[in-house]
Amino acid sequence: TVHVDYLVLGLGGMGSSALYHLASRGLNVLGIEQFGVAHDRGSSHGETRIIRKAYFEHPNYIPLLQRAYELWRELEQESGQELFDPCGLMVAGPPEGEVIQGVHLASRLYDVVVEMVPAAEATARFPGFHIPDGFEATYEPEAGFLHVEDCVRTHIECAERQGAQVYFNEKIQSVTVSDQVIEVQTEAQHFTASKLIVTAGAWSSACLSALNLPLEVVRKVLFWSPVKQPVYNLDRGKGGFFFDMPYGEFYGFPSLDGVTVKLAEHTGGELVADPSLLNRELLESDVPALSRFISEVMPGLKPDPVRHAACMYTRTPDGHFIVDAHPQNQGVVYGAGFSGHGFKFASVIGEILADLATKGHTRHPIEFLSANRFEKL
Ligand code: PYC
Repeated sequence: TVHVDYLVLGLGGMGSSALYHLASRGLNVLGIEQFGVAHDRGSSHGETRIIRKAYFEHPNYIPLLQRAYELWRELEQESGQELFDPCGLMVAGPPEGEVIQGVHLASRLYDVVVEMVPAAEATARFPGFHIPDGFEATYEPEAGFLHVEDCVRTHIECAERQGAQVYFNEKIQSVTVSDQVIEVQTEAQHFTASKLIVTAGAWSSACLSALNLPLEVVRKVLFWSPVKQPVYNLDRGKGGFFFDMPYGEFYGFPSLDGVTVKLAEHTGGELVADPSLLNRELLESDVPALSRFISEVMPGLKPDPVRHAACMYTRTPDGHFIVDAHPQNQGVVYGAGFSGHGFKFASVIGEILADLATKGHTRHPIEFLSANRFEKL
C-alpha cells in the first residue's frame, strides 16, 4: 500500500489543474490517470476550447472566469507556453433568445466588453458568415480560445516540476470512502490517502457511485471542415463563433491551419452507457445538422468534414457544474458534470478543489455549484 497526503483521480482538464495547485502549495500529491498525458479518450481534447466572459449560461460564473483568465495567464508565464489566444468571439442569435439575452445580462452586470451588432449590419461586419435575417450579433474582443491539450500537459509538467508524482495508464478498480478511510485500488496498486480529489470526467459516477450523482454522459463529435475561401483564418484576424440556431447551437474556431475550420454542435448528443466503450467512428447521423448549419451560415466552408474526433459531455440536469465535498467524508472533494462548457474554468476549478481539499472552504463563490441543489428535484 502506498500512502499519500493528496490523491487526484483523473488528470484531464480539471485534475491536471488540481494536481498543479496542490503541488504548487508544496504538498505531497499523487495523480492517477487511466490513459496517457493529454489523451483523447475523455473530454479535454480536440485542439481548442472557447474562453469568454459574457457568460450567457449564468452571471454567477463570471467571478470564476475572471480568476480563470488570471490563472491561465500566470501558467503561461510560469511555463513559457502559449495557452490562450485572444482572437475574439462572435455570438449570434435571435435578439430575444436566451443566448443573446444572457450575453447582454452578463455584460451589463459585470462590465464585460461586448459590442452589439444589429441584424442589418451583422453579415457585413463578419465576412464569411451569412447571419440569418433578424439575428443580432455580439462581439466579445477579449474572448478567444485555449489550446486544450497544451493546457493539460502544461499543468502536469509544472506540477511534476514542483514534486507531484503521476501514474499514467493505470485504471482504477475501486474507490472506497467512509468517515474513517479513503482507499483506491488500481490494476497495479493499493493507495490510501488523507485527502482525495475526484476529477474523473465521464467516469465520475463510477468513481463516486455511492453519491448517485445526477449525471448523464453524451457523445459529441467535433468536425474539421475544408475551407473554400480563406475567410476564416486566425492569421487574418478572424475569431471564434457561436450561433443559436432554431435547430441547435453551433460553435467553432478560426482556421488555425488555413485549410480547415473546427466546428461542432453544442446541443444534442446520444447517451453513452459506458464511457470506456464510446463509439469514435463518424456515423451518418452525425453529419446532417452540421452540414445544414454550414450551408446556411458559412458559405466559405465545404459541408462535409475531412476529419473528426469523438468527445463526451457529462451533463447535470440544469447544465451547471457540481463542485463539492463527499457528504460522508469532507476530505473527499470532487468536480463533475461540466456539461460541455467547463474547460475554460479548469485553471480556477483546480485552485478551488485544492482549497476545499486543504482547508474545507474557498474564497471563490461556488455555492451555486453545490450538489445539494438537486435534493430539491
Ligand atoms: O463553453 O463556450 C463554450 C462552449 C461552446 C460550445 C461548447 N462549449
